[in-house]
Amino acid sequence: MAKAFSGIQPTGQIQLGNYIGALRNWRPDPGSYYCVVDLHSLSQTWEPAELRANIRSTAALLQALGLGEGSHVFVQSHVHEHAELAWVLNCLGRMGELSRMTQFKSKGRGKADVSVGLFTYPLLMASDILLYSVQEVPVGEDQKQHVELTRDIAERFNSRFGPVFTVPQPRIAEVGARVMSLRNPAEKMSKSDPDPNSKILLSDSDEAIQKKIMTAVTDSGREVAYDPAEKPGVSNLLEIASTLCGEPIEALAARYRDQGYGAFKRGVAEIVVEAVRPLREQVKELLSDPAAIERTLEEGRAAAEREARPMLDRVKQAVGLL
Ligand code: AQP
Repeated sequence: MAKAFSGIQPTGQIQLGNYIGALRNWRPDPGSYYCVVDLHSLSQTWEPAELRANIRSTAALLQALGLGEGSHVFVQSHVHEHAELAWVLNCLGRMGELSRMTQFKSKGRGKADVSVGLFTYPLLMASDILLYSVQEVPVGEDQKQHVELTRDIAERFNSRFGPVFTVPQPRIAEVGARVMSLRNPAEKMSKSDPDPNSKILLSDSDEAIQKKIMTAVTDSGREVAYDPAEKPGVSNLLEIASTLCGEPIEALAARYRDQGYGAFKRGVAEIVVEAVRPLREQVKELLSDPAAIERTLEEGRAAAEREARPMLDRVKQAVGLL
């Protein structure tokens, strides 16, 4: 059983792409850590009250997924070793390699006041991962480049200072690793997309989900077929449905091939509604019991600290700070 670490930013309400690309592949194995990476959220503009609420609701979602039993769920800023190791790795990272990060380029594009944090956050992410000596990092496709940077940094560190870090592998699902926006299938679905119709939130009502799927951008023609280059909108809906109901894409496409987009979208909406409803209800119930969330986060913090503290000490020894 591979030990895993992964994180999710409380930058807004969690969207279906986060779930399909990442959360659904997080396994509650002993020794694995799943983190609400709140410090990362500060790399883009934020509202304190919203951030506070999003940290709670994201933690509740991880708990609803059963990740607080077996594996550990915690909040990044509760374990100060993350920020401390990040400074050391900031001094090993290179401007050139960080400039090549596509997330920085796309999130910073067109913005006048891009923060330094947005530029360096992949090194904080490397710290998050490397503190726990994990073999695997289950992520969506958009985070693959950051896990590769983490590998490069770990190898650079180990070759200069001795074998301290485990070099992790990204674990990326074959289907659903990049769920696209419902309004523009050339862009990925994103929490921070200002267009509410571009994304399904895990907190959306059944009616909201149905409406968003029914108005999703599809492609010219009327045949339902899986062809990401020629039919990106339909292919995105097929991927979403297939990952959620477990039926192969080809079988779904064959069922709806000649039924037109209306019937196809109604079928997809039904699958998404059935998948999201139990999560939404569980999160709502958990949020009414803040003490239960606190207990999970406190257990997670204590477990994380037991690994992070000695690892940071090893780093300090290796680089000459201790
Ligand atoms: N559209 C997506 N399809 C598949 N996987 C996705 N992930 C994000 N969007 C998709 C995966 O979700 C995990 C958590 O992501 P994150 O919170 O760390 O930040 P992100 O990748 O930047 O996701 P968002 O939703 O687009 O957030 P904002 O809007 O804040 O930038 C990661 O494993 C990610 O790959």
